[in-house]
Formats: sequence, C-alpha cells, structure tokens
Amino acid sequence: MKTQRSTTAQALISFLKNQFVERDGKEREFFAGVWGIFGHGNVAGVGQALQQTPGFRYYLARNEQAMVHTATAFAKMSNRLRTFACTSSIGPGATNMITGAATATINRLPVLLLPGDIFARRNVAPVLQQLESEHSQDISVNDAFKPVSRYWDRINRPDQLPSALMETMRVLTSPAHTGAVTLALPQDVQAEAWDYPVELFEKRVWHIPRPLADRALLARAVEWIRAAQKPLIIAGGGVIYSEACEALARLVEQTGIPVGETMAGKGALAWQHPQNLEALGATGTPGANIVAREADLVIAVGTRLSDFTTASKTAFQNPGVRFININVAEFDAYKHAALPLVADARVTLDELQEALAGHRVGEEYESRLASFKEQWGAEVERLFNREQGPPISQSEVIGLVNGFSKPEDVVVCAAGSLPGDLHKLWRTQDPKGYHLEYGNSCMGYEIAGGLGVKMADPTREVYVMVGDGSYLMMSSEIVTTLQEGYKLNIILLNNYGFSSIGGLSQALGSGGFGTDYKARRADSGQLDGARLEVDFAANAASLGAHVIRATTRDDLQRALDEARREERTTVIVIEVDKEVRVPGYESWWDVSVAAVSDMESVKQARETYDEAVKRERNFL
Ligand SMILES: Cc1ncc(C[n+]2csc(CCOP(=O)(O)OP(=O)(O)O)c2C)c(N)n1
Ligand SMILES: [Mg+2]
Repeated sequence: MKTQRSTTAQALISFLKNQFVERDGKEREFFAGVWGIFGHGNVAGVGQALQQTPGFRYYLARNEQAMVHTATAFAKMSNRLRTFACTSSIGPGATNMITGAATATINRLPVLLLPGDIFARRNVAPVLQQLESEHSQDISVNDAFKPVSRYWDRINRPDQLPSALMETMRVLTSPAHTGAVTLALPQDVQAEAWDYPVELFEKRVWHIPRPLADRALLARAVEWIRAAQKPLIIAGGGVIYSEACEALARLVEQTGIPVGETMAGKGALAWQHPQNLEALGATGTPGANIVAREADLVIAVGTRLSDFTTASKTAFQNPGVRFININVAEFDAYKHAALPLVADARVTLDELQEALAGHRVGEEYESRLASFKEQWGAEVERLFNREQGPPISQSEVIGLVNGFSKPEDVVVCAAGSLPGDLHKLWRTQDPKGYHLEYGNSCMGYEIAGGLGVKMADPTREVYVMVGDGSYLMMSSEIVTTLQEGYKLNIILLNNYGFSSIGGLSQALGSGGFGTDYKARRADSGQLDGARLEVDFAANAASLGAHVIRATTRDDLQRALDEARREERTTVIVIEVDKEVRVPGYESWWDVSVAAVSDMESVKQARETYDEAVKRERNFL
C-alpha cells in the first residue's frame, strides 16, 4: 500500500480539497474552503495544514457562530451541493459554533465543523479553556455538539481519521441526513503524523441521488389525487434544493392544484403564478390558509411541517383531510400519518404529472384561486403604500426594497417581525430570491448569512433586512465582507427593541414587558425609562461600511439607488414604527399563556387561548 506521511490536520485538509459531488451529471467541488479563527487549539494543527495548502482557501471570520452561519447560508444558496468547513480553537471558540450547528441541522443544511479539543494525551491537563470533569477524562465541551450534529466524532489517534472522513461525507452529501457534522480534533492529535494510504487523497466524487418513490405507493397517491375535490400542495425548501421548481410548475399548470409556500419554500413558484397562493400557515395569506383549512388532500413536498406551516396543527380542518408527503427524508415523509413517498421531489413531481394526464381540479375550485390572488394583491398594495409616519411602517420599507430590487436579487433575513412580514408580502420571482433562515430563526444570522449568499452567487445583489435587535447581536461580519470584497446591501430597521416579541407579549396579556430598549428608571425599578439611542449609522461606519441614513420613503428610495451603485457593503439605517404591524390572516400560532395569573389581561388571554387550542388536531 502506498502511503504518505502527514499530520492528522494535513491529511484532513488534503482530503477535503479533493471531495466533489455530482448531481444530474454536473460536478462541483464540495468544499469552497475553510472558515476559521485560530487559537492554541488549532493554530499549529489545522492552521499549519491550511498554510501549506494555499490552493484551498482559508477565510478569517470575526465570530465562530457567524462563520458557521456564513457556511450554512452558502450551502442553502448552493442547494446543498457545496459548503465550507469551519475550524475553531478549543473551549469558547468551539462552543461559539454550537448555535451555528443547531441552525444548520434544524434547517437540514450541510456544514463541517472542526472544533479543536483538549489534549488526547492528557498529561498536561487541565489545559487553558479545558472543562474539567471529575467522573471522566473522556469529556470536553465538544460533547455538547452531539445533539446538534447529524454525525459526531472525536479523532483521538491519527489513524482514526480515514473512517471518520468517509462517514462525514456520507452524511453531508445525503439529502435525507444532512446537517452539521462535527469532528472534534484534540490539539495534540492534529499535529501528530501517520502514514496515510494515498488513496485517501485521490479525487472522490459523491453522487447525489434522486431516489424514486415506492411504485405501489405512487400508484395509490395518483388515485388519491384523482379522487380529491380540494387538493393543496405545500411547497417546502426541498422543492428548491431538489431543483424541482419547474417540475412543480408543470404539475400545477396541468392539474390546476393550488400551492402554498413555507418559509423555506417561498419562491418555488413566482408570486404571480396563477396557482401560487403564496405564504401558508401562521404567517400566511388568507387564500392559502382558507384553502388549507378546507382541503381534503394535502400534498406536502419537501417540508418538515413545522408549527408555522401547520398553524400549530390548526391549519387543516377538513374532517376527512389526508396527506401525501413527498420527502427524501423518511422521517418527514411519515409525518401526519401521510401516504409516504420517500423520494426526490423533482422526479416524483414529474412522475405524478405524467400519471395525472388529463386530470384537472374543478372549475369552481380554480376560479376561487383567482379571486384570492386578486384580493391579496390589493392588500399587499395597501400595506406597501401606507404613507405612515415618519417613522414609516415596516411594510412600506419591505415594499420599497422589493420594488427596487431585481427579480434575481436575494433578500436575507432570519428573526424578529421581518420574517413573518416578508413571508406574507415579499413578491419573489426567482427560486433563490428569498433566503429565510426560519428553522432556528437565529438572531445574528442575517449579516453573516448574507455574506454566505453573496459568496455562493456574487452576480446577485443581496439585500439583508435586519432588525436593531439582531444587528446588536451580531454585526461583526460587516468587517469580513470588506476583507473579502463581497458587497451586501444591509437595511437596518430600528424600532428600539423587539416589535415581534413585544407584539406577542401584548397579544398574550403581558403588555410588551421587557421588550423595549429603554433605560432602567430609578423610581419604578423597571426598564421603562428613556429610549436608548444607539447611533447605528456611526456604528456601521466605524466597521468600514458605507452608511446612509433614511427617514422618509423618498430617502429610502434614494438610498437604495446609492447603495446599488456602491461597491462596498452599505448599511441603510431607517427608523420604523414598532406598533404599526402587518396583521395575521386566517391563522394561529400556539404560544401557551399562563394558566393562572394575578393579571386580568393574562387571564383574558388565557381564556382566548383555551378556545383556540381546541382546534389543534392530531393526524394519526
Ligand atoms: C439568538 C436569538 N435569541 C432570541 C430570539 C427570540 N427573539 C425572536 S425575535 C426577537 C427580537 C428581535 O428584535 P429585532 O431584531 O429588533 O426585530 P423586531 O422584533 O423589532 O422586528 C427575539 C429576542 C431569537 N430568535 N434568536
Ligand atoms: Mg427591533
């Protein structure tokens, strides 16, 4: 056997740079490089290996959580066919990546995490940043990655690496099992050498399969669809990752079946498409939610059926409703006791289209769709043109940015009140035009994620929409966008706190307690003093961004124009009115209200809650 003497870290990097994936005959390098922040736990191991492999690019981030978000967003934008690895030191550098790992895994997006780990040799313990444990020396903070990783391993000897790498690639490239993979790398082992078989470093191409559904179940699904009076398709993120958008369009154009889109699935059809009722669920449009309520058959494609999609299991009220789930992950295909088509979305939609030749939903059903679309179009126009303030309303900002951006541009968001408003209002024309991290809805994803989106497709303008709360949580990667020369258009909507959770708190009888950015007042002892003024423009400028302040609609219009002409990351700061919200439509979301309370408003909210929760259904 031919071997090559390398350190564990050198072998790891040589392996990663030779991994490719292939789908539909198209081959791509799987890893676009390695994000990292060095400390004593990786500088001499993975750091040294990267230094001697300049062809495999190292990217320096500002925050370990952020770099995982960047990698995750890159993977999402690449339909899971590409990603990055992320290297950290031990201790806090490693644990900073845990939130990023959870975000990737919840969203089913591939990312490889390489946290440094404490000495396998142990004799020098406790090392700097080591969590000591009295009952075992086989524990470090990296064990905390286990529940948020789809594969987890610790490389205690250099010769353990090859088998771990094969498992790593199996999981990362599996459409059904992908998520975060963590390989914990003890800092001494990273620098130890072994004679690795050269075969490990040869180019390896991982085929991404398009599995077919079981034939008998597919035939039954066709019967169910033909028999349905009021069918509805839910388009989830899987439709986009599978590049099944055109197949979906062909199927619904032929059959007339309407479509509701999840957060991850928005953009599967262009918003104007006659069968597209757009957003579905807690943040859905009236049309999608009324059709879902009455549907006798729900065909859920590439969706996890989260509570936002199912309106906490209240969305589907037809007593006879049945589900067909098309999902590459068996786990999702079986949800709601569905007829499970464990399969790739694109091939399955194509097969259904062929098998459903000549079938079309009733005329009456179809004509309702047109009127839903017309009414919703008028409501969006109303919200886009409120002429409120200043401060202007958030929906006007969305309307202006949406109207200004080009169809192929991308809006990026993750948390706060923006995701719900964007889900309802953003008019998406391109399958990659709407990038919402709403599996983990992680504050701080926005700017870091925007960078990953831009890196995946630098030809598009990226519009990051971020609340003041999320911005304060993580704006650090503005510096990284300047380092790498990737431009973002960041629209920072300042409303002095949490419109989202503030509104939720009000709705649940708690009046917005603890959700405003206000100073503590000596007499009340509460956070109800003067508004905390943060000069966001000065803050962004200090990081090196081009900055524009806007107040009115005209200001924003001009600012967007200036931003488009600018070459470096530009931050537009605009104040919005926290209390002028976009309402909910025909839906609900289960957030439990205190069952007993001294507060009358909470008691009343609980009464309303007790009624609403009765509509939750079990699908067994
Ligand atoms: C990391 C993280 N912490 C807490 C939350 C809970 N949370 C959801 S929205 C929100 C407030 C967001 O504030 P901001 O970004 O200003 O948006 P706004 O609600 O004002 O639109 C919070 C605290 C979260 N989603 N992520
Ligand atoms: Mg806010």
